[in-house]
Amino acid sequence: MSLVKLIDLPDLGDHRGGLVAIEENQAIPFPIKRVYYIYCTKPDVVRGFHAHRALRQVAVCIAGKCNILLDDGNTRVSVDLDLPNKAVVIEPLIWHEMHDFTADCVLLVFASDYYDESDYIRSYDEFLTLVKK
Ligand code: T46
Repeated sequence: MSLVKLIDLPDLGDHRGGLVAIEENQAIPFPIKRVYYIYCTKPDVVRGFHAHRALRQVAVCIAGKCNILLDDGNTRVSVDLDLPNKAVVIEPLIWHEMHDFTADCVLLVFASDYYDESDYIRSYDEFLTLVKK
């Protein structure tokens, strides 16, 4: 499975400006149960530092920029989220960290399930043990 899956969200913008429409089971490859967004991130803050056991997510910066590091236990790849129609899929068992938020960044995330803390793997050692099994 490819570590980095980017999605070109359909940009329906015209001479008036931008418009991106996002539909479940279309651009987002799963039914959406939850949407959340991260904004006003303080300078030099890093977020994430976990993997999910089963949750699938798609993340896009709809304003500003940030960088997401994806790690499958073997390879680490850093992806710039720098366009409002450039989304990245965060699959289960992918360690992820978000860095370099611009002050205006709004990171919008579509999730395949409701919030469940027990789905989080917040220890990198536990993550490595699970993916090396
Ligand atoms: C992820 C990355 C991309 C809730 O109660 N409900 C929610 O839906 C979410 C997303 C969070 N929370 C609580 C859990 C924590 O007490 O809000 C607090 C902050 O969450 P966390 O520290 O996990 O935030 P990030 O930015 O490190 O991670 C978030 C998501 O939690 C995570 O699923 O993949 O964004």
